[in-house]
Amino acid sequence: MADCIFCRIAAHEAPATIRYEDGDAVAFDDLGRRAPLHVLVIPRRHVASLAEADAATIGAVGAAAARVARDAGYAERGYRVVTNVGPEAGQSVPHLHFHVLAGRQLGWPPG
Ligand code: DGP
Repeated sequence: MADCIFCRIAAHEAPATIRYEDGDAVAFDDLGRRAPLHVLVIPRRHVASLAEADAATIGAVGAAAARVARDAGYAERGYRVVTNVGPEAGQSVPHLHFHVLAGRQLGWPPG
């Protein structure tokens, strides 16, 4: 989608610090970092949110999220993967993204 910032990042048309990419998923640092590691993992193909994603897309994004956390050294310490769906959850970019957060003690439940 031409006017989607995450589509533009996936296409390397907008700047981002990309940590991992494959044919299905792209992982890049979140601009508003909330933890020492804060990466967004998205599908290349535009999907508005988890609510509209098929199982293959969710699998590709989930596997990429685990890989990013492992490659950053957080497999043992632990990390959180979260996706916001819709306005009440605070979704601000309507392109499916998994937040991968690690590197500090993460509170529960999230705010
Ligand atoms: P959410 O609120 O769950 O929709 O998270 C959207 C996240 O996307 C938020 O943490 C900030 C981040 N973000 C928004 N625009 C950009 C951008 O242009 N580049 C990067 N790297 N992150 C962005």
